Amino acid sequence: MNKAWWKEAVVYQIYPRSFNDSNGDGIGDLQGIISRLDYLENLGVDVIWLSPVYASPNEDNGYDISDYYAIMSDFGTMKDFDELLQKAHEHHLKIVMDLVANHTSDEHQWFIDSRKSKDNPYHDYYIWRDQPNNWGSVFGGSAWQYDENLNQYYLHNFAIKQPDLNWENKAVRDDLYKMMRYWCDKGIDGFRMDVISMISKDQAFPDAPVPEGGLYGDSTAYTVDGPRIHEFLQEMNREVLSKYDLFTVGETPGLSVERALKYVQEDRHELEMVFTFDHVSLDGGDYGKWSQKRTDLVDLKKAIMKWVKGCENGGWNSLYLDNHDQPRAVSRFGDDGEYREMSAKCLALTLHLMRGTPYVYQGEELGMTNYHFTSLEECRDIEEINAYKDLVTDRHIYSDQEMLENISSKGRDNARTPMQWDDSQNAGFTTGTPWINVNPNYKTINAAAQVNDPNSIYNFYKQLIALRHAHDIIVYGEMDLLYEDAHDLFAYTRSYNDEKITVLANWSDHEVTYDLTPEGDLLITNDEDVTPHTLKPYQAVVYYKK
Ligand code: TEU
Ligand code: CA
Repeated sequence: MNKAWWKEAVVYQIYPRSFNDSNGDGIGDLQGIISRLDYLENLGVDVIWLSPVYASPNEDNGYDISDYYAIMSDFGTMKDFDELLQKAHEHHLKIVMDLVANHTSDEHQWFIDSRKSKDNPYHDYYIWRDQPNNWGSVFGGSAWQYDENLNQYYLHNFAIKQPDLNWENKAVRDDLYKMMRYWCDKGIDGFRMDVISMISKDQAFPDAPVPEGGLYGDSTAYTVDGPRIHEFLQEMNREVLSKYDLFTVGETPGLSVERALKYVQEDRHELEMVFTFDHVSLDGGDYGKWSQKRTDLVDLKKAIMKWVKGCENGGWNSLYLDNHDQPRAVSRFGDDGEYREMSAKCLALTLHLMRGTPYVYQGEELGMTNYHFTSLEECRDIEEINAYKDLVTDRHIYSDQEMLENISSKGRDNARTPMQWDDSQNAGFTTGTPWINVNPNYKTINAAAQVNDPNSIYNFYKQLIALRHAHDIIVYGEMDLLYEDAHDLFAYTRSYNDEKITVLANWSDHEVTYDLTPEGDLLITNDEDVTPHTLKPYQAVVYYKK
């Protein structure tokens, strides 16, 4: 197995809208990020993944791009971007851009031209049909939108304002590669590729089976991992990626590990790693993710191990517990009440000792929690708003209260409340009115309270990141699960040459005992008061033998 810088890196994801506002308009921006680079350098991360910063009407907060060559006016200008890139590099931080190439905004010039007439050269940049099929969109409703002028329907797997690009058209691909080269030539360090597993569609566009409780066909079998996906990715690799030293991670919902390996095996020349969804899809119910179910630890371990093991022979895995689409890790998998600090550190330790490239989502390093939404008015996310309309207003599946509970535990806005910098008004995020409410717990949970406290969650992350940088075994060692049937204990070993690491983490609020005697010495723990064979609630220990 080859060593590579991107295998050894730790990535920090920034959702720019919610990170730091420099000019008081209530929206995070690029100058806001620039002023926090010291904070990130101090944490020790290597790479920043920037969620989209391109021009966008913000139907889906930048995942609907209207101009790939311009910066969103809310965030600043291209001059600000160039400054960010340069200063990030001065801080030893690489910049990975979000590449949203499955779809654009309907306000992109290509789409504006596409809908002008059937013989417009851009018509074929998107997917038009005279009749829709039964496919549903990820954000609810049909995946097809009628256009009166053309008397045709266009495909949008996400919002109505996010028409899918037609990758079958070589001109589309060439334009996208050209755009990617533009950013690479600026000196960016890589791409996180939005729903890249969905760019090749089954050209027969068959109707899809309708899941129980659903209104539309589930098109996954025809939109995910389609017939030409590998041809497209290899072409992209040839035309762009191979020409630069880039970090690439594909967001690949709907892929099994067997299929995912074909995207990342080194000799295939496609991507370097992908994001799996298996471990964040275990707490759904009859209506998708909108349920109160909690993830069972045995299921979680199985899902994670399947990927870790699958990638041991010539692939690479990404490690994450949350991101801008997921609820806060400490609320979802830990305890955001009494054991918030302990459990946040326990989750971090468990993830950062695994094999793969770890991702930290902004605020995770502070133990930021889910928000308690008490009215739909507080919600900003199109997915939440559409799901509420479908499940409460139209179909009466959930009461208002029930749905708000579901949003408070699973909704994407939990991750998008502003970063909590200090205990001043609006958590130091903005001097204006924030575009989305600040979590009221910012008075106690904030960066200023943690950066100089050696026992803080922030400094625990800092230690974990430093450990990874110091020990090859943490990056490259083989990983094997222990006590796989335990519902409260997440335990595993890492092995590399003669070295060995044993991780024992109590993912529960009760004491747990175990019988094995780990080899070596204590390397790190979230509670120094260690009793052999026993873990206090959310206590986690790591032993290292050289
Ligand atoms: O997400 C793709 C995706 O699969 C999401 O729809 C995810 O399933 C959902 O958010 C979970 O409830 C990417 C981006 O990460 C997301 O922010 C965008 O909304 C989406 O693509 C469309 O671009
Ligand atoms: Ca701003």
